[in-house]
Amino acid sequence: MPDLLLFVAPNTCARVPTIALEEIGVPFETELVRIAINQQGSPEFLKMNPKGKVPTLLIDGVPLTENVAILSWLNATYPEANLLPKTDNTLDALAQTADLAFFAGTVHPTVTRIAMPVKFIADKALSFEIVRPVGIQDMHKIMKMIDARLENGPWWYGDSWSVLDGYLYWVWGRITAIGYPGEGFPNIQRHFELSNARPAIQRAMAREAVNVEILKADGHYMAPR
Ligand SMILES: N[C@@H](CCC(=O)N[C@@H](CS)C(=O)NCC(=O)O)C(=O)O
Repeated sequence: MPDLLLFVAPNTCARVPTIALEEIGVPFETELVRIAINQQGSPEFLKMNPKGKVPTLLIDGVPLTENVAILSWLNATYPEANLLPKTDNTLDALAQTADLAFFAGTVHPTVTRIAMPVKFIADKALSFEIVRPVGIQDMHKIMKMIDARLENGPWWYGDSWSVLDGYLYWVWGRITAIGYPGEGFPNIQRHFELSNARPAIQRAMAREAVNVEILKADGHYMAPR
């Protein structure tokens, strides 16, 4: 059994592999990265992941980065956990990769425009005035599509839960925590409630809550706003 250490930070997309690992039920440790003091930019961290990002998964000491790769590795390594629907068809498998890439490459950057607009314009006031509203408009289009998809069943792939649902759970929780209006998306709201009832998600959130308390105690917690 590989030794697994996941580098995480509260409220970030590291929540997604944390959920996946809890769904698998394999032993793993997490290591808290203090984003507020740029630990992800420290020489030690950059030696492991030169991109300076969480999540990073150390597998027997070997780093794997990028949610798409981490989630795909977890699915391939623990097939019994059904993190993605089973298929022998190449096109179907690539469609699943496309779904992961959509979350990582389209949805996540839209979350960033809403949650961290200052990453796009140095002027903080302007970033909230200009970047965030445009991000919200783009997110509406994405959520409209996802809400329609969830007409076919409670989860991204219908009746069976997958890591795409963990991804959606993180996105929805992240944006609604800072005021994204969720009323127009009843299927996604139901998805969020169903997700909150999953024991693995509760365990992942409990792990995160411990890290929030650690950060609050040392003055490095960045509350979503
Ligand atoms: N493409 C990467 C994105 C990772 C990413 O942007 N992580 C953010 C947190 S959600 C981060 O580490 N931010 C710290 C920084 O940019 O300095 C993935 O999907 O894993």
